[in-house]
Amino acid sequence: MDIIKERFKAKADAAATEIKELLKEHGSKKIGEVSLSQVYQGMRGITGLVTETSLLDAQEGIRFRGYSIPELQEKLPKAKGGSEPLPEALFYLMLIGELPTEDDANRITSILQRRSHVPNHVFAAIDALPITTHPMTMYVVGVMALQTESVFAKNYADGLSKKDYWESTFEDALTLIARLPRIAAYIYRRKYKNSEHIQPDGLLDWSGNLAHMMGYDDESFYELMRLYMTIHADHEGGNVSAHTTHLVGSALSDCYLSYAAGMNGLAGPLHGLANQEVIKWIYEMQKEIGSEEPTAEQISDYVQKTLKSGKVVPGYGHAVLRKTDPRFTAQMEFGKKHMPDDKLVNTVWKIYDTVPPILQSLGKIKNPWPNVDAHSGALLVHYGLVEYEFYTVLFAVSRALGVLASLIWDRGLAFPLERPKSVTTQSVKLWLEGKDEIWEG
Ligand code: AMX
Repeated sequence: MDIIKERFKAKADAAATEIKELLKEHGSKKIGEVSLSQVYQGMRGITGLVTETSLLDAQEGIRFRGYSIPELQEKLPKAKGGSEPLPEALFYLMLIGELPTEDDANRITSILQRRSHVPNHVFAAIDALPITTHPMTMYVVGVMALQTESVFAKNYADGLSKKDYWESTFEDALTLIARLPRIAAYIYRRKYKNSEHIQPDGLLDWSGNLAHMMGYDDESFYELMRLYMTIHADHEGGNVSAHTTHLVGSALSDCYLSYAAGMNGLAGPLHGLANQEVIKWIYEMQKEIGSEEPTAEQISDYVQKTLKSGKVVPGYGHAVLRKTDPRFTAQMEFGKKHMPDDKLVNTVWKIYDTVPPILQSLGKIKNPWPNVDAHSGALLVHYGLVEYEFYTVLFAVSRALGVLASLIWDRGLAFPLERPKSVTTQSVKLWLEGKDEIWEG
């Protein structure tokens, strides 16, 4: 067995024993209460899931196995000559729970390189779609076409024992992660570059190869991809893409089915699609104002107009965060280092100065601060990646690292089928009148 798999198994077995003991002693302890408004309003704040890979703090932002983004930038292994972390190294951290050595990170990189070949029928499935199809639709179709490769599905059909679920899931997760950059780059070149495809470079790291196959062979773009693939990888378990992957996976759907389901959620404008919406919104503002460099006053007027027309300001607000997203800050730092005079990037910073007080003044928005999506597009545009409909695909490639590491853990801990209880408004009314019981399971 591969050494990383062995390490995971040892960690998962120890954690499973610990959880068993914990539940034996404290299983009936109440972790919180559920109010009727939470039931009707998106289950905000209800603790109902265990996700081992990362934890979100409303004030401080995301921590991956306890490490903040600046700490990851400092402590995770880097590509030769690079200063941003290798996302493969973050995958190791999320999976094993310990910082990888350079050797550990290289080991993951080389597993991913070896498994990166995408079978032709996947490209044929993507090619069957009209060229006007949204890149996220092409991407999910590509992932679904790749499901023919699932080791878990095959082994399960052959009669897999429960105790071995984790191992086939481990294999599927690594193979799927290895192939995603090729699928993403294929979609990009098909839709925007006349199907002039670029073969992978077997010597490059996972993100460097993604950049290379898309046609961006600039060392600082490689660095952006490494940062981008790191900061988008995970955001604990309750967000739509992570929760969906976990939920679908709880039915023992394999990694391909579960991840594709999660990415359909990422493709929604309140979640990952917000990154394309931000750039679209800025372009529309620039067009209306007639300038590439709107003033604070012009931005303020445009925000008011957006709000008056019943739309959200994309890239601002969050269901959990209550401060500026550290993923936004990390991208701002990257911008200051690599492109301090870029007009669009400077506009993003001016929007950051202008929008929060306006949103705050409305009184109803719980978080007026920018999230990850407020910044990402402007950095991509700087390098010529202007096709904003593609941006969510990059988010999706990165998100695979977190949700699939989590799915391996779900199997390692033998988590059961997820099945919360739902109610009807009629039953709620009867309960309020004292005519019905509190419902269970
Ligand atoms: N612009 C305008 N109105 C906003 C807003 C924004 N950026 N953010 C929240 N609001 C509104 C809500 O629509 C809601 O209005 P309503 O009461 O009239 O229905 C009210 O403020 C209260 O919402 P909330 O409790 O503060 O937020 P939420 O948890 O319901 O929603 C989110 C969170 C992200 C969906 C919301 O802030 C939003 O729509 N933001 C813009 C889209 C976006 O950037 N999404 C990306 C999030 C990060 C990610 O997943 N990648």
